[in-house]
Amino acid sequence: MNLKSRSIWTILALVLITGTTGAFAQLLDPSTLTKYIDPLPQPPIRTPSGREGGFPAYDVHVKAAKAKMHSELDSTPIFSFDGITPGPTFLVEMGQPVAVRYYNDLPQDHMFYVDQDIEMFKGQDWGQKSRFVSHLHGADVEAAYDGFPMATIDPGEQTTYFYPNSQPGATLWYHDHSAGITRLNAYAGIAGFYLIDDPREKRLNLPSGPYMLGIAVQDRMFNEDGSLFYPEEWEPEFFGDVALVNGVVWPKLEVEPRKYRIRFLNGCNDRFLNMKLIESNDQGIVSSDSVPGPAFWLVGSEQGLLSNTVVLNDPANINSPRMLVDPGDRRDFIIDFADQQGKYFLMHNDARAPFKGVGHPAPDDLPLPELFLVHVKDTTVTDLAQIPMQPGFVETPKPAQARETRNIKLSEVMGDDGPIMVLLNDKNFMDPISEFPRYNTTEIWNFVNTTEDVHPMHIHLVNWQVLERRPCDIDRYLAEDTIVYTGPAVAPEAQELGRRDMVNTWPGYVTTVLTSKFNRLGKYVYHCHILAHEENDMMRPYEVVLPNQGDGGMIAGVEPIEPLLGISGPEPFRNRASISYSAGLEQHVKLSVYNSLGQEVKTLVNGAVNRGMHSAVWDGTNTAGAQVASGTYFYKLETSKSSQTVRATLVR
Ligand SMILES: [Cu+2]
Repeated sequence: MNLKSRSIWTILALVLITGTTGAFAQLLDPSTLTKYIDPLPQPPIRTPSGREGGFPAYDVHVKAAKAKMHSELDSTPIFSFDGITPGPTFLVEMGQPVAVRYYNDLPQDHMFYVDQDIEMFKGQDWGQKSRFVSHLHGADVEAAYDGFPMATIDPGEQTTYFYPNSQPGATLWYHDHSAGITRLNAYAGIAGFYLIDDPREKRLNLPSGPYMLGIAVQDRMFNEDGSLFYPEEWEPEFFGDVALVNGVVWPKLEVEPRKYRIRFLNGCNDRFLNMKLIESNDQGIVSSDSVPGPAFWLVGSEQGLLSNTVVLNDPANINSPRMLVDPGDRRDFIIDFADQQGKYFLMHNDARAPFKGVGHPAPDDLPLPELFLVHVKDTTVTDLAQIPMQPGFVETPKPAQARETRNIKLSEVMGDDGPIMVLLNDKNFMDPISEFPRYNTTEIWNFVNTTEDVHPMHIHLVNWQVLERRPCDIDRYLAEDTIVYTGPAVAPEAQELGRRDMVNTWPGYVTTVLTSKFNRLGKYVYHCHILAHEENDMMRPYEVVLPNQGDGGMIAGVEPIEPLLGISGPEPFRNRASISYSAGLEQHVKLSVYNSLGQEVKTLVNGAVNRGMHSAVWDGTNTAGAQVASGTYFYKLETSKSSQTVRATLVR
């Protein structure tokens, strides 16, 4: 996947070496920037700006701004959530639905040149327009709120999404997903953390508060005037020569000699990261004997806590693997800096670009070994946080229960000068839907990677567990569409276990995953998370349909929306409780109040409701009209497909 991109690197190298003026002459030489002089900041936590339909509501303005990314660099024009990149972090409670009002306040024309020659633009008149649609990566949300790539809003438009946050605690991120310009919008800065706080984590005594850090690494290339460089013509991959960490170039992280929990995001468009801490001097220079830094205790995947903590970069074990994070992926891990007072550690990356696998000897087009520097303060602290060895619970996969097995072919369409397109099942994004998972069933997906690169596949709505990888005869598969294995299956690595929404598909292998239940109806997408691939044209829609439907789509007029339930009045309440719920289509709902013994106290709604927001009132009485006692009660919203419960407290 590097033939075409290498041609541009040759040009860039020549320009840098000869100093020739021309189209690329204004590129910044990254070695002119002093590393590790700016602190590594934390994005601020978002606060709700009000309520909508009974839920906390957040206003998110997508807009152009300027960011100071390095003290020796002029300010950088960005596209952003609320004027900063990464955008403010959502920190929401599991089980508490929220409304997010997205405003596209971007200028009409994009800050980057939009290449309209790619497949995604065929038949469209989008031009250079700064379209936007938000996707909450890894979230279990209704299709209408998932950010389908064609559901973009233009500058000046606004849209409201509801996120139920009904899944276990997780490290998610929100970013743009616009058809044809996702890579440009993400690169321009439209990305941020979205953390779901799981109350069950409290018992684990994980590092928290100032000792829980969000860290997003993104590679970038700059022009000398401080602006970001991105190629005008679509490239199969584009790698930056500068590490941007939480929006700052090669920053320094000051820590105390104690444990930290890190919610990590590889926010690079196309670059893999394979990371380790190595002891260094205060300039980040590593001595020849390369002393390893403290271990990474991996406690969670992108979809929540693991059954067993995985030790990576164990300094006592030379064979201990590094932490591999594919583009778009997240990790939840703990580093203990105890007894490291005064030391410096370099966060080092050795993943080659393009990435063909750990240890693969392919050439590295543009290495980015240095990410950021850590300095451990020379202080003494009391640290009561713990590293749990069994932090969570992940169900054992049950592949026998899968309703369907699908083979997904990953292939390149070659041009004269390298790949001109990467496809899934030889189809373009706009081709008719071919995958119709049935509602409430699980499936096995076999990704057959016929290319020479690792592709990080991502699916919306559901998560999956990696079952195995197995080498197969690619030539035969391409010729006959038959999988013939050429070796034994390889079990997933320890750091790949758990609930995932990403998987690295190895070249020449069939990578097999088992999905969770497709728990909502409607159209979603799956795609490679190398954003350049996703855009041309390594993304496909799929549609979850009712079990009795054939392949061919939804019954006309049926829109897939599950109601959302929330409390809109005071909580706890004295006399009168206000309850809100939304319905996405006309459907029958039942809203009842239950006591803590599970007995139904009163039915508030039982009938057909229209699409939209609704409210109900409970006056604290039972069916007989008598006042009930103080205590805990539950509102339960049921449809034919789902039920949702919210807890409330009555105080007399
Ligand atoms: Cu790819």
